[in-house]
Amino acid sequence: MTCVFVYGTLKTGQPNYYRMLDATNGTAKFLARARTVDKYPLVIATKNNVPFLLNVPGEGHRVQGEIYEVDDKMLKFLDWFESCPKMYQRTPVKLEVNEWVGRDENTPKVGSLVEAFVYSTTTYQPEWLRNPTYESYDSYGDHGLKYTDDDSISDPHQSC
Ligand code: PCA
Repeated sequence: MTCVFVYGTLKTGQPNYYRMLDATNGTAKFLARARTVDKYPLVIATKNNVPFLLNVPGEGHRVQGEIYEVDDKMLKFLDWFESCPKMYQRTPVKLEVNEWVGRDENTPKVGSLVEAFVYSTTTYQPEWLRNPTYESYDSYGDHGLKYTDDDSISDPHQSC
C-alpha cells in the first residue's frame, strides 16, 4: 500500500474522481484531507486546462488536497493515467493533516505531519510560472478554465 496526495482532477467531485472509485483500476481508500507544508505553484495550463503542481517549493500557496491509500494496481493505473514520468513525476511531499477519516491507534492528529506521493512536475513551460496559482483546485471554479480530456485539442507549442 502506498499513500498518494491528490490535488487536482482526481479529488472528490472533480472530473477524474470516478477513476479512483473504479475497482477495475484497483483500490483507493480515502484517508485524509491535508495541505502541503511548503508552498508550491498550482497552476492550470495547456489547452486542456490541466492542473499542475510545479515542483518549485516556496512559490504559490500551501496546496489543499486529499490523501488516499492505494494498492499496487491503482498505483500502476495512476502512473499510467498521469503519464508518469513523461508528463508528471511522482515525488514525496510533506503534508499537514487537516482531517483524518477513521479513528484507531494509527490515526495521526490534526496538525501532524505525514508524507505521501504527489504527481508534480519539474518540466514545464517557463510561462506557466506567470499563471495564477491556486490554493485549492476546482475545475468548475470562477476562473472558467474547465478541465477537458479531449485529445483532439492540440497545440504544437504545448509540451503536453
Ligand atoms: N491529477 C492528479 C495530478 C493532477 C491531476 O489532475 C491529481 O489530481 O493530483
